[in-house]
Amino acid sequence: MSETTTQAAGPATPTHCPYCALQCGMSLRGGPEAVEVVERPDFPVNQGALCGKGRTAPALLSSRVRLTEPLVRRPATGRLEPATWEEALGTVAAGLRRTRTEYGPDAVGVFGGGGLTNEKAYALGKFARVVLGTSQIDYNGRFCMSSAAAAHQRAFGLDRGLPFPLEDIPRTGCVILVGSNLVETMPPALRYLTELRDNGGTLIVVDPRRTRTAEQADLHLAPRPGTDLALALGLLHLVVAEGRTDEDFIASRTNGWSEARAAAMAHWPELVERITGVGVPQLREAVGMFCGAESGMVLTARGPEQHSKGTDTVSAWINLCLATGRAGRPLSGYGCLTGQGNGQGGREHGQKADQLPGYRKIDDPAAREHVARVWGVDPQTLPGPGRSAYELLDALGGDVKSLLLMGSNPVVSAPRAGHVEERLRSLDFLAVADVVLSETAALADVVLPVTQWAEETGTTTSLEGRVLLRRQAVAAPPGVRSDLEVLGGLAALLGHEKGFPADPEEVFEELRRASAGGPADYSGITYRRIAQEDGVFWPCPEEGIGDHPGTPRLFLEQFATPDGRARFVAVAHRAAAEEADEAYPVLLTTGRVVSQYQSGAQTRRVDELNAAAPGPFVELHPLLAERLGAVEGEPLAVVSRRGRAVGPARISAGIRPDTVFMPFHWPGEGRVNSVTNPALDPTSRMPEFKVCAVRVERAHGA
Ligand SMILES: Nc1nc2c(c(=O)[nH]1)N[C@H]1C(S)=C(S)[C@@H](COP(=O)(O)OP(=O)(O)OC[C@H]3O[C@@H](n4cnc5c(=O)[nH]c(N)nc54)[C@H](O)[C@@H]3O)O[C@H]1N2
Ligand SMILES: Nc1nc2c(c(=O)[nH]1)N[C@H]1C(S)=C(S)[C@@H](COP(=O)(O)OP(=O)(O)OC[C@H]3O[C@@H](n4cnc5c(=O)[nH]c(N)nc54)[C@H](O)[C@@H]3O)O[C@H]1N2
Ligand code: SF4
Ligand SMILES: [Mo]
Repeated sequence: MSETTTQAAGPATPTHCPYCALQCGMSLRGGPEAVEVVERPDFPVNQGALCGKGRTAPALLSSRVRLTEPLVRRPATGRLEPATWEEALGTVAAGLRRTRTEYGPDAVGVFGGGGLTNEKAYALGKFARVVLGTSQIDYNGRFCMSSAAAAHQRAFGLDRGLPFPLEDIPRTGCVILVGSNLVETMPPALRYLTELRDNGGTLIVVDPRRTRTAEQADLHLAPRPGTDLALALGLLHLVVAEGRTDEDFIASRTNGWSEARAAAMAHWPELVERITGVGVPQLREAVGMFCGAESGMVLTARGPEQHSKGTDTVSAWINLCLATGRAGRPLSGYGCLTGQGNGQGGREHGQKADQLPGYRKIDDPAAREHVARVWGVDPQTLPGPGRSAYELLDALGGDVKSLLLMGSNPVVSAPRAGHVEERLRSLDFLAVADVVLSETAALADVVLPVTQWAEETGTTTSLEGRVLLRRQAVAAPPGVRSDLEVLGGLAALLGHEKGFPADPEEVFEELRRASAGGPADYSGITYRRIAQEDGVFWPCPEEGIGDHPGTPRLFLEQFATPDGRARFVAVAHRAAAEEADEAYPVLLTTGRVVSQYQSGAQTRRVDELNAAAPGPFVELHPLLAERLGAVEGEPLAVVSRRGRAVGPARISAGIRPDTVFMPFHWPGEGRVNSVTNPALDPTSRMPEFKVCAVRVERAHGA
């Protein structure tokens, strides 16, 4: 097996950002230690615009901050020390094999990431099922958009985050943006909201904080965290009461209205006001705006989704769209703003516990048959569904004894992170493939240094469902290998010489076949096509010689359910897993800031970003600050039943007085996930990152 040594390509290579799901186009020029970002105005989604993270991404290619040799923990010193690839891969293969021999295949776990390309996600899922024979695989996307994905499946029979391209947003009449701080999380996409308003459309933002995004809105609703379900039901109640339903649409395109209607009618506006803290006049104003326009969209992000009732909450927003005929029609619909670079593709090709490539279900006999044939194995040998991400992390050291982790940093990003860290430490064997020594990699027995976005080619599927080619633009430093090479090398050592090629295009060709006929059908997409076009929207089946054009807009004729009708789901409001009480009287919610990405493993290593966002903070209302006697900048401790996190006070009148906010990008004392609640949604298994009960204390000298 060879190191990745491909030479740098021509003067400026068009490619895409390593970070979020917007997958902004950019071009790169120059050599490995001095890569320059060049604007790429021809790519329609961002038209050349980049946020600070995208603009500074090449800083991480420098050998000063990244890993360039494998590390193995030496028994003599207990420390991670440099090793050859042969020794490192041999140690991983031996560690995984030992666990399997002693405890059986399901004692070996695999954890992936929504930042991995389609090829890597596919190879990782295949590696788990075919080489390790384990059912115990899941990934960080479970923490991201899984509630919206589950609600999409229930209502429409298919989960593609946005059923329409972003370019449709400025032409709709009204957008309700629920729990998305897009101005900080996808800055170049702000243009779509600005154009919407320039065209006479209206914007409603639902967020407990007056964020920079909420400042753009015509109407800002600020519900108590964890009450979006009641809010959406209250709006639907008013829609019915005011006679604003679209009866023709309901009759011709949907099922289940009478039950959903009855459930909504139990949520009186006055009751909803009491639960959410949003006044009845504001609820009425929102209904007037949404129903007064000819068309409308509801877009959700993590705010309403990361809850133990995230799936039902999204269902309630979808019900609102269906009842008003704002779905399955041009310029109308419900969409979820997916988060990670390959958050969409990463959930389609088999790194999810219950899934096979092409968004197939692992317990569907026909799906098993099809994929087993592509993989050249007996369908009987494929394991069944495994555990969800938090449940898997919680089982480490219990019946899961060894873990291979690729593309996530759960020590910082998992809920109840203190417990998760302890579980990781209790493993017999941990192997981590990463580009930097993340907080999780630092706990590993073996760390495998891998190539990065600009050093390798692969495909990602953006939040629009657009499959893109992210091209290699520079040579990788000697000493690192790609994730595909790592999986191929391990497979060979574990007795599978074939089936795990290092060439991404070869993997994609197999993925095409594995996805053919599935819900996320990529069989009509080739590297050649997406190199020439601005990406292709799935589903794109292979149709002989006349290429299928791809599907930018879904559901215009019918939904993807067996009878073609969308399904209402009758849902009722319920409380958060943990409500404020005397001992923990304040609600904590969490999220992001513009200059840091996720666990911060990458962006905390970029000087410019660190200068802009050096550490966490506790955002709180002046009234709460006054009650605590706290002043701007003084350290505050946020304490829950699970742990505590400290950060300087940031006093703002834009947040609800009953709520504090902390971003989650930092480890150590400022790690807010020490505090968060791992209560899971029963359907999506999403943890409750966005609400738990805390007390806030002044932390002098802490
Ligand atoms: N700068 C930056 N950009 C990113 C990322 C990053 O880490 N940093 N990560 C990417 C990824 S993976 C993702 S998933 C996306 C996430 O993108 P967003 O969902 O926009 O990000 P968050 O900040 O997690 O949450 C959005 C908003 O939800 C609000 N919120 C909190 N609780 C509630 C609630 O109960 N109800 C409602 N309605 N709102 C609530 C918060 O106040 C916050 O403003 O961003 C992507 N882009
Ligand atoms: N409190 C709170 N916690 C949250 C959230 C929240 O809103 N609040 N949001 C949740 C959400 S939406 C998400 S998506 C998760 C994300 O949280 P994480 O899963 O921790 O995401 P990242 O920090 O992006 O971790 C990716 C890791 O993989 C490495 N990496 C990057 N590219 C590659 C690659 O190609 N190959 C390999 N092998 N490694 C690579 C990076 O260096 C980094 O160490 O956090 C969740 N946690
Ligand atoms: S918005 Fe997202 S994709 Fe675009 S440059 Fe920023 S991080 Fe990269
Ligand atoms: Mo995410």
